[in-house]
Amino acid sequence: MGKTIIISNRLPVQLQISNGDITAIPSVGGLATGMKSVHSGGDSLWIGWSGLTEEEIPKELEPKIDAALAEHGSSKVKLTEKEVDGFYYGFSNRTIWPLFHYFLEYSEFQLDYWNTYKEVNQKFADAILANTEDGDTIWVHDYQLMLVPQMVRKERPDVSIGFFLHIPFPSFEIFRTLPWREELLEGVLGSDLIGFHTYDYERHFLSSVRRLLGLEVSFNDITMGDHVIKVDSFPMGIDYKKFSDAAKIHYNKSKNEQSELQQRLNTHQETDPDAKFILSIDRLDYSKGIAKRLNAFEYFLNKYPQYKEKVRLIILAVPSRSNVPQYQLLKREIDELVGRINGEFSTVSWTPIWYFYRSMPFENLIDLYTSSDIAWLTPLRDGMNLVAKEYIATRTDQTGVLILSEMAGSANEMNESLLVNPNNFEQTADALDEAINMPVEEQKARNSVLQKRLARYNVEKWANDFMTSLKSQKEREAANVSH
Ligand code: GDG
Repeated sequence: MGKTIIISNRLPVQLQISNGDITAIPSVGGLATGMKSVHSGGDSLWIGWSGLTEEEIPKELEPKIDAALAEHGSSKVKLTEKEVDGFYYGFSNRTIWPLFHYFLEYSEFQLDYWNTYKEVNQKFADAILANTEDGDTIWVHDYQLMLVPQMVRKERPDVSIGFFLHIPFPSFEIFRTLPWREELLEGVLGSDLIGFHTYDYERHFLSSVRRLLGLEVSFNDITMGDHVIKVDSFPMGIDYKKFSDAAKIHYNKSKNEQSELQQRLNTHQETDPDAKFILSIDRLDYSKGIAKRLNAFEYFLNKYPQYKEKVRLIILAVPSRSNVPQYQLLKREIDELVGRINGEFSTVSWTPIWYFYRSMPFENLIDLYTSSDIAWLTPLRDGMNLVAKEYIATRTDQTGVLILSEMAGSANEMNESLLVNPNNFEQTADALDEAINMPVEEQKARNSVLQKRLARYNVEKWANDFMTSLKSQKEREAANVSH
């Protein structure tokens, strides 16, 4: 058995440089947590970008940085500022991201972005190749690295390669507009196993492979010469225990142990026990539908004026990709909408929207989840949406209502929530009304089913299922070749 090499755009650690000292702090994100069972002990290596460009890393500190990363089983790919611009802010986030989220009008088809994407993918592939030994298993993550599997396969046909896409794979009619569509498909097809969050994304991918490359597709196997590639869906879960345990600790806190945010939330709930908190948490991204949600909230307040001074929408919009113009425009639009709606509806004792544009520490995230009567998560497109799952995991008394977009991958596994089309304001306003009035017994009945499912198919199970499936696919291929 060889080792496992995990590869993603960003490493699961954050580097901090101060006064010549380097600290590598493990990230707490979903992927880093989920891979714990795969990336632990001395038998795995995680390769990725450190988040600092070559220009930002003083030459003399490099050995220290490498040593700090090595302590976390990580190794960095060096990227210049120009490479980050073309590869990350360019092709990844101005071409693939909008296209795959059905924002065709935002997708930029620029040859220089594409060329940098290819060069940087080759850098990642080279970093893998330099560390690969016989019998190793390689797991490539996400849309920034779609060419890597083929680049590695070319040099090392023997190793096991898995690829997982964290965002949607769009329908053929959308995907076909990309000038480099065949190259991208061929890149991914260097894998033995290709995983998606949902069966729909898997079907879209297979349809593009069949129609653009003319390859033989049988059920979920693709045949390319004597290489058979398996395509399957693996809906990503969360670290359920981490969220439910944090919520339990939260409920047992005495007043002076509570955060300032929690104390503020409590004060409001004590002043008016009938008042409802509605929570919205996303990265500030056009795919998340925050602006549309604000418009729908305005529609709701007009349609159901009885809830004025009763409901409060808490919006946490986490800064993201602020170098990309679309994100700057969206930020302005949201600022204006919040200002306009608050200006229109506020009274001396009530502000309808509390808006936070920042990232919050985990503890505050738990404060928000546990204090909100309703989570309102209505992306226009979302590969999965883990926030929806996290909200349910923190509802340890099983109260709370989740209003979720049909366009989120997680909707497939969360039928017991109130599913809405985010473009339908009438339906959304009615769902808010239903959520506000939902009897506690019904909330509990829905959430207990959801919680059981989420606790069972957690992120560790997701990672293990993917690795097991990759192993058996490799064995299947080996058996076929020897016959
Ligand atoms: C991509 C796909 C897919 C959020 N705000 C704060 C904070 N968060 C954490 C949440 C959650 C994560 O960030 C967000 O995950 P999502 O799944 O909701 O969304 P993306 O970031 O767009 O992720 C998505 C995912 O990949 C996995 O495959 O589900 O569809 O787009 O874990 O808790 N964490 C802290 N402070 C915050 O302010 N600490």
